[in-house]
Amino acid sequence: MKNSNIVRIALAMIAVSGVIFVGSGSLTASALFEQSDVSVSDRGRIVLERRQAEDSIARLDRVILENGSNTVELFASEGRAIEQVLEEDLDLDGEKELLIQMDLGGSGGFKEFALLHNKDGKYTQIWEETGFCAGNAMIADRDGDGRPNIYIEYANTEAKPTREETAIFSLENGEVKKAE
Ligand SMILES: [Ca+2]
Ligand SMILES: [Ca+2]
Repeated sequence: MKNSNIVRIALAMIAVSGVIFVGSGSLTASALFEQSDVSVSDRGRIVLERRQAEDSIARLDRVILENGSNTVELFASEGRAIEQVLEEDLDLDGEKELLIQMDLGGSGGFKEFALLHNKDGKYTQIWEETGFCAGNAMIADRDGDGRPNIYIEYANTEAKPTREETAIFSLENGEVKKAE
């Protein structure tokens, strides 16, 4: 696309929505910009930010921690669309982890999941799992042992006919383990 076209589209978007981004000294039109709170605590506000440039199909979503004028990026989706962020203390150490559910785009309906472990307020990605068709995550303690588990309900398309299945995970000693 020629620069003049980009400027024209940017100006049109400003006229229509009033939503603009100012970054690196240039204007970029945005097709999507939404922020929603995941949680608010004394550490700050965890926010899911969804965004997409007008001229791109890739989503540039992220999870940020805002505290006053300080913003820390906890996770960037790198093209994937973040569908939901679940916050729960999975290893019972008093700090809540973040489970991020993403749509990979495309026609397969595949989902990807990432877990950010929280240690004294510092978030580290320790797990990523992909290939769940139509997958949807929940956190619950269905076995009643006092420790929350991750449940991913998905369609097993390798089974004929396709079967609904649930993958169960737990976080122990800083590692995500799949229940057999
Ligand atoms: Ca924890
Ligand atoms: Ca449990």
